[in-house]
This record gives sequence, C-alpha cells and structure tokens, in this order.
Amino acid sequence: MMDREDQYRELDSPLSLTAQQIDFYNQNGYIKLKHVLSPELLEDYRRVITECVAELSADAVPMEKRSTYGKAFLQVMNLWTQSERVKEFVFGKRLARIASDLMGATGVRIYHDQALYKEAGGGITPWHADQYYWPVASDKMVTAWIPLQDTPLEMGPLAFCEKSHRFQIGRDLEISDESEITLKQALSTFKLEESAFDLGEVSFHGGWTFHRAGANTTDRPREVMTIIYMDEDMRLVKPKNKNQIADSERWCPGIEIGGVVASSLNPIIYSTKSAQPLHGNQLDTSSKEEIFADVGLPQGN
Ligand SMILES: O=C(O)CCC(=O)C(=O)O
Repeated sequence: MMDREDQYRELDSPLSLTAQQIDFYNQNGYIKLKHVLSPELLEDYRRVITECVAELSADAVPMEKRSTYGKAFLQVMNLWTQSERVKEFVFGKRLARIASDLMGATGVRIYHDQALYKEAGGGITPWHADQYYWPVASDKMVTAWIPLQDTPLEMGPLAFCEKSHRFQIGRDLEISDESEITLKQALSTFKLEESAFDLGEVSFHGGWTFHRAGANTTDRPREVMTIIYMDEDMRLVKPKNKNQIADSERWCPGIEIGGVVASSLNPIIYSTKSAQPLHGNQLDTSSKEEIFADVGLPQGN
C-alpha cells in the first residue's frame, strides 16, 4: 500500500525523455507514453477526483438536452483550486517536466486543469485544436491527458491527427458539429492515431494538434484528468474571439496584454530557473535526483 510520501515521491520524481521521444513529439504534435504513473497512485487519485467531479457537476443538464459538445463529457475545471488532494496531483513535477522538455521550455506554469468525464453513453468529442481558445503569444502549450482507468476504444480514448499541428485550415473553429464535419473532411489525408490507453499511460499534445475522441459505448464512465501547461514565460495577447476573451478573464485574471501570464492561478510547477513550491506549501530546494525511466516508445514507432 502506497503512503502519502510514496505518492509525493512518484508525483515529483523526474522521468527523463529520450531525444527520440522529443523528436517524435515535434514531428507529430503529440506523444503517448506508457508507465508514466503507477496504477496504484492513479486508482487513489481517481477516487479523489471523481468525488470532486460528482460534487461540482451535481446540477449538470440531462444528456438529452445537451449540444454535441455538451454530450461529449462532464467538464469540471481548475479542480486544484477546490481540493488540496487534487492540488497535490496537479502540482506534481513529473508530468510538468515532461511537458516542459517536450516543448523545449525552461519550465512550465499551469494554464488550467480539467476533469473530462465521458459518461456511459456519452457522445463523441468533435475534432478541434485547443489553441483556438487560448489568448497566448506562442504555441508552447501542452495538454497532459491522464486516463484514470484502462481506456479501450469503446470508451472513447483521445485520438490524434499526426503532423496536423502545422495544418492551417480549421484553426478558427470552436468545438461543434461544424468542426467535426469540416475537419473530418479536411484532415482525411492525415494519419489518425486512435488506440486504447493502459492505466498509467499519458498522452501529451500541443495546442495546434487536431484531436477528437469517439463515443463511450460502454456502461462505465471514461474518467480522465487533464492538465494544460504553458511555457513559464508565456505572454498574454489580445483575444481574437469570444472564447479567448472568456479564457483570458477566467484563467489569466488581472494580466495585462503583453504581460507574462503569472496570475495566482498560473503558478510555476516546474522550472530549471528557480525553486518551486512542493505541493503548494514547501519550497523544494533539494538537489535534483535524476531517474531515467523507460516510459516506452509511442505505438507504431
Ligand atoms: O477527453 C476528450 O474527449 C477530449 C480532450 C481534449 O480535447 C483535450 O484534452 O484537449
């Protein structure tokens, strides 16, 4: 049985990526890595996160009254501000360092987290690229998608369009029936990476990488936690659409256009430039112990 200290150690200890894995991410706009977190740790945080989701989504609109986007999942954001236990998970340095290394940053801040629970019978997540929503100056943005159970195809695992992060068409589309129809057609010549996730496997995708997920045809919820990281030096830009206006107010409160997105909602989680808070309360100034772990090569590589 894992105690809290073991959990902190796992959440914070580094997993170093190979040059080949970083290259794969740069070429394809995403990477799936196995054995990033242990099933034991994830099972414990699954309970914590699920309790939080149940509490915060108690007044969700019934499925039949929702839009296609609404049917895709229950979406509960910035859980780290609601629960100390979730904060421990979201403030873990292991995932943050992987995100930072993948995008070649010196460190990362949180943009926001979100639990995405695709209910039993939940619909598809339409094709989209996240960066359409984000009023930020560069594409140094990475989402860690962390399933909290084995996720077979029937549950709607996240699927990626390889190399689509350089594709310009459809970048102005919000998640909708229209984005699904237009992008399905526009991306038809790209290779689709759609495969099951094992518990412990985590994917990382960039802001402009087009992705979707199938419906959940099982009778169990697809429980997933996500953390969106940004370059620690990321600056706010003038919002380009209504969703970016909403995002800048919600996730970057008080930040001036042109300023570093360093509000109290955007703490640095991992940095090679400075010491960071450990689980939000102590400063971690210990020398960095390197653990080189085999996190597995992406499928098909
Ligand atoms: O979980 C899903 O179905 C979609 C996730 C997604 O679009 C994202 O994390 O950017």
